[in-house]
Amino acid sequence: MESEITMENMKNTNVNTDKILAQLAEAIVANDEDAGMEAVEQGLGSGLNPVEMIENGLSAGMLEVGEMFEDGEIFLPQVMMASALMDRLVAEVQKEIPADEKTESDGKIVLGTVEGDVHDIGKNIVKVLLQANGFEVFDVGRDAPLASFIDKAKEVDADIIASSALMTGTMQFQATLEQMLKDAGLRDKVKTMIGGAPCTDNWAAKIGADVYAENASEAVTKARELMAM
Ligand code: HCB
Repeated sequence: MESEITMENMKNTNVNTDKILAQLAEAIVANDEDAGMEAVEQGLGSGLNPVEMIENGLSAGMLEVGEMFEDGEIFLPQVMMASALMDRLVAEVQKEIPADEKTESDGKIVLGTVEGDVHDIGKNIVKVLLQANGFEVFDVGRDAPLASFIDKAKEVDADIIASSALMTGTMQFQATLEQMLKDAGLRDKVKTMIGGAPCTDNWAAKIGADVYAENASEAVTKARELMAM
């Protein structure tokens, strides 16, 4: 059994974990780059699990930003600034996630955010963790035409297609993708994973996707399960 680089098995040694995670989240909410960089340095410097810093620190801040947007407390430009800061801080933390040194790929995954949807922060985090865990990831980007998932899967002989959708309107395209795979005669050859905030296990079952992953750590675990099927 291979060990995974996830939140669960990269143990924290830091007693200030909760404090630093809260500082990371607050920096995103306050759009405070200096405070964010300081919390990143403190966290990494004291051995905090970088995956947890992303999932439970920075992402938690992004979720709070979403709630503030929903409640009308902030507007789109502030959400855009928070996401730009999120990208920069994730890039800093990501440097400390150990690269997979195996030469053989554990599986080929085509990953993208479905067409009509520009949200790619979560998709990019999923990409980082899949790569760190030995998967070869072919990123078709955001607002990606559904045909691009299929073309790339054919081109690289993919094992898994993983799609992300953040809006109730664009989740429908995950269902369309399932149908397109069937029409192309590919559904038996490739496994499918779905994710993104509005998705659920029920949605996966309803549209016939193989699995739903709630976060990037789970995406790694589920990808391994799919490879073993
Ligand atoms: Co955006 N937006 N947004 N947004 N946005 C949401 C998604 C809303 C829920 C906010 C709200 O109203 N409450 C909402 C959607 C409502 C709905 O459909 N029910 C919304 C809206 C409406 C819009 C616009 C239409 C706003 C407008 O223009 N009026 C517009 C959409 C344009 C478009 O796509 N065509 C828009 C734009 C933006 C930006 C550009 C300002 C920015 C995106 C920047 C970017 O991604 N580069 C943005 C953001 C940041 C958000 C919120 C605040 C945060 C999303 C996020 O990054 N979360 C979001 C609120 C929310 O989701 N609660 C809001 C953090 C990441 C880490 O979580 O869930 O994406 P995640 O990913 C997780 C997890 O789901 C899983 O792993 C990740 C890591 O743990 N995962 C997968 C993700 N993908 C996976 C794929 C897999 O196969 C497996 C696992």
